[in-house]
Amino acid sequence: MMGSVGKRRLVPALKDWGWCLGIVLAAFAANTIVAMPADDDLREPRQFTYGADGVTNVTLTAAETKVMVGDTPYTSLVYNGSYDAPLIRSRPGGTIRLTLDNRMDEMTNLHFHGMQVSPLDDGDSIFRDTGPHQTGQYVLTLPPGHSPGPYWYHSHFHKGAERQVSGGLSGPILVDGLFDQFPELRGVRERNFVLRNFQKTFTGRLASEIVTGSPSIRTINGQREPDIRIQPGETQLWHIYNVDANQYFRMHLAGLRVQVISQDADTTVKEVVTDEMLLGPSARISILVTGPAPGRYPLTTSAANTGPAGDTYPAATLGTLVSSGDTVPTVRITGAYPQVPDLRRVPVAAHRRYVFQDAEDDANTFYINGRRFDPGRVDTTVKLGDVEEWTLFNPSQELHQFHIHQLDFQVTKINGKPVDFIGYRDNVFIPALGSITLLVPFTDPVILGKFVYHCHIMEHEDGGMMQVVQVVRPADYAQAVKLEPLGGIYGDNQTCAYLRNTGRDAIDATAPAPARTPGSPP
Ligand SMILES: [Cu+2]
Repeated sequence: MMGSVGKRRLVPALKDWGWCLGIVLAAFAANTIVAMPADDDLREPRQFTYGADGVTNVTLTAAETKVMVGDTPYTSLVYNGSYDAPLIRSRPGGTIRLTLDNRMDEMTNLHFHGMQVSPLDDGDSIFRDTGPHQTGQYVLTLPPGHSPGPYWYHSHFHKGAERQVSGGLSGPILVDGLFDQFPELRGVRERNFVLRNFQKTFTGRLASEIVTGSPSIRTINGQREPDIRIQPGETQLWHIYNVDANQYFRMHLAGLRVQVISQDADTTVKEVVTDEMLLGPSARISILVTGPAPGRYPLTTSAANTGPAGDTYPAATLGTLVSSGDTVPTVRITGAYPQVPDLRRVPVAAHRRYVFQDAEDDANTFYINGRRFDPGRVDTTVKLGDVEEWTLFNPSQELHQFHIHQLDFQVTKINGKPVDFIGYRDNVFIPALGSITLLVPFTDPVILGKFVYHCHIMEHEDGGMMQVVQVVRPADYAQAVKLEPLGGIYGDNQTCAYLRNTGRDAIDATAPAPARTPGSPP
């Protein structure tokens, strides 16, 4: 639930008038947004890319900054001085070396959503934070079999993630390689669409939260209602990223049908054509768009609500597809789709049940199996090499958005009904009063370590709907389970000596990295 002032929210609000004012004014201002002139043509995000050695060097400077959204000045927490965060480009087998320069007066950290990289040491660990006016270092080594497509980075700082991401502390990552999977697409125009939801407060400063149900400004690459140019018949490849904290986008392109070739940077195993693109918080898709007859075609997001106890998002126009010029030949996929194992054919090592539940008496408290997040406790221990079946139940009157770090899963059932296999995912919503069944492959040795699964509606994540999983070598399983209440075998920061004798040595740097085949044992 969002947009309502829950019990816990009201108490600090009474102690802190500035904070209280922020919410009231956000609600007020949300209804007084003045029309702004539209931006021009859609621009590509600025980007950090890699050299011949495959290394992408990145510095993200997080600071309170006055930025422009459309023609509206706004003071927020953003990276590198812009509401439109830079794109980080990499490739399978590449390396991202990143410095997080925190010039804010508050803690922050980073998560690299969806990436199949190590959670250990200076990798993708959300258990490491960077203090105010400190720097943090991250080195991500992408296996040669890393799946290509759109990913994203964002603050995962517990209890501050919703606010920091809403303010702008999130941005896109693109892993090249889709053209290797579909060589016939080489030469088509590739574009990035980074979606955000902006709500201006009366003070012109970062709001504590978005007031759902009230008008807000949806931007693409920081632009408001840009024109997206195409020629009739032209094929373009669009990577669409939802980097907002809580927002659901239910997108339509004036009834035109598009081909989805990747969901959450997992290439589809067959042709998927649709006229609706639903992107929950954290979701990404890659689509092929064909230029229609000359004319203007609105790209819209329809009204959406997440259930009786949930949030309501009004419809909005995101931009306009402008088709003009000479008709050019359409490019189609003619070759085979890359295949990944259908995990329904793989033996299941364990069955687990997780209940994602709202607290009955507090709008800001959320549970998984009756417990709130505790970074010092491990909730689930898994043996490396196992494929597990997880059934996620949602007894709440609003949906929840499941995500697990470090790996992808296969959705097999929604509300108990089998679903078609079109490829893996890294997030999926659990319907209100419903369930989702997943097959989760803990098979890639790169995931050894400790990471989290959670609801990706960040208000819920900050409210406790998150748990810790440790993936260990089978020989360490009994010991790891014993250590669950103490934070597991990987310790606080995942760099302890014990770890080096249990996890990291399983990754043989001289051996060829494993292909991304979750069905095969490591
Ligand atoms: Cu949730």
